[in-house]
Amino acid sequence: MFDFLSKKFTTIFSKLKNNKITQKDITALLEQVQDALLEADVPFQLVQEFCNQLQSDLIGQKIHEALKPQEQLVKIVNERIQSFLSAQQTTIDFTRGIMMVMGLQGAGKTTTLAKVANRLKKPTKKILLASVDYYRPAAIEQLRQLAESISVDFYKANQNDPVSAAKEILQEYQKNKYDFLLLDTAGRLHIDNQLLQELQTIDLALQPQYKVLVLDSMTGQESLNVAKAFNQAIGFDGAILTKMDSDTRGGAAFSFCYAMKRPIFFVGTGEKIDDFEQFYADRMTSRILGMGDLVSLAEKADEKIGKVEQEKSMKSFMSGKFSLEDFANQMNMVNKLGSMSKLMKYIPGIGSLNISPDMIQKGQEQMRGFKAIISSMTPKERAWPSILCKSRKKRVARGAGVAVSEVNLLLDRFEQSKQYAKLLKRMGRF
Ligand SMILES: Nc1nc2c(ncn2[C@@H]2O[C@H](COP(=O)(O)OP(=O)(O)OP(=O)(O)O)[C@@H](O)[C@H]2O)c(=O)[nH]1
Ligand SMILES: [Mg+2]
Repeated sequence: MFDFLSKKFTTIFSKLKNNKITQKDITALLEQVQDALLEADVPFQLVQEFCNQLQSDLIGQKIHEALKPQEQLVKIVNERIQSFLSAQQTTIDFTRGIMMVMGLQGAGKTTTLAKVANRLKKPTKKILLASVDYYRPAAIEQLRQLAESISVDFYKANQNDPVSAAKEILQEYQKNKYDFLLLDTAGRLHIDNQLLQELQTIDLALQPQYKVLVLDSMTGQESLNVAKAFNQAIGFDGAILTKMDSDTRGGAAFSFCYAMKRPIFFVGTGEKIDDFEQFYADRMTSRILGMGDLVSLAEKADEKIGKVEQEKSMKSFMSGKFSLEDFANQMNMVNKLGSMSKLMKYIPGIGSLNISPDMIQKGQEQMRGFKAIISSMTPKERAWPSILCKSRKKRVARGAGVAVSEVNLLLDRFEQSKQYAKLLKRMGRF
């Protein structure tokens, strides 16, 4: 997710020097940011607007004593992106009621509805899943199977025209006193009037509390036109962006938040039921800027790793006393959590430049190598890596069966991670 922009921004920031910032630096930074966003498929007009705002932030910047000039720029870009992404970002409480999803064909509506049902599932809540998609032959069966796989009730209407079926489903929902009705609708290849009219009629008949647009993030710029058409015809409360795990460049998320002034509730990050995350503008910004997302990592870890272990790791990370031992523990946490490709972007310093997705295999080997290196150090060396002189490095490398350059690489990575921690702390992110 946002790998493309994350790499771009990491490169941009790595070029910044720590001297006094000149007008030339600002112009160069703006140009690079503009290029990155255009390449990420953000519409030109939005990029212009963003860069104008960023320019006035950069020119009118207040000098923070605690920040170095380079960090100052990162902070400003960070704040601007975050406010761009959080335009009208409100969390909605899905307490009870009817939710209708809509969107183009193949956007991920049916899968997403099952993911939402799985999220809302509680022993005290009665959920009903139903579909009015009579266009694709297997559409209703697809939802039935998904409902079965997550043990949520499913109702198939006897009527087989979408509007009458919707009314029948509504009766079933009311009669059985369900807390939620999650309604799937048909998609079309392109926006057409018939689809929109049908949705309008269903909307009138059911008056759903929540209307959610499901958008394929791979659609890029076009997704904004789709959003506008649905908004005009039916209106919606917010969106769920799917396929953020694909090699989407993130333009859709960026454009949607800003242009539609509606929240993104969730993002889909894969085909499985659990590949679903709540959208937080601040955490997404961190990921876009290549700074990782430790808060989400910690949350993901909740189920799999003891809280104590996590808190210890987080505390030491932010305390400035972050040792190589902690670094190794952090890598262990990631390993326990599973797929490297999905998780490495959460870790500051590791998720950025040096490991590209096609190097995942190599990255995993590198992590194993790093752990071997750390375990062949003495406790003292782990606590104070600066004592690692040439001969100590040689000994450690020999113990781990690697070249000295690997030891240096680990120390560089570790240093980078520490710098990020300091930066995040100074920026008040923790
Ligand atoms: N990688 C990935 N695939 C997804 C995600 N969400 C949905 N898909 C896949 O996208 C394809 C289409 O998903 P559906 O849920 O059937 O889409 P739909 O909008 O209901 O499609 P129609 O009913 O034909 O309009 C399926 O193969 C899903 O597994 C996601 O977040 N990531
Ligand atoms: Mg469907």
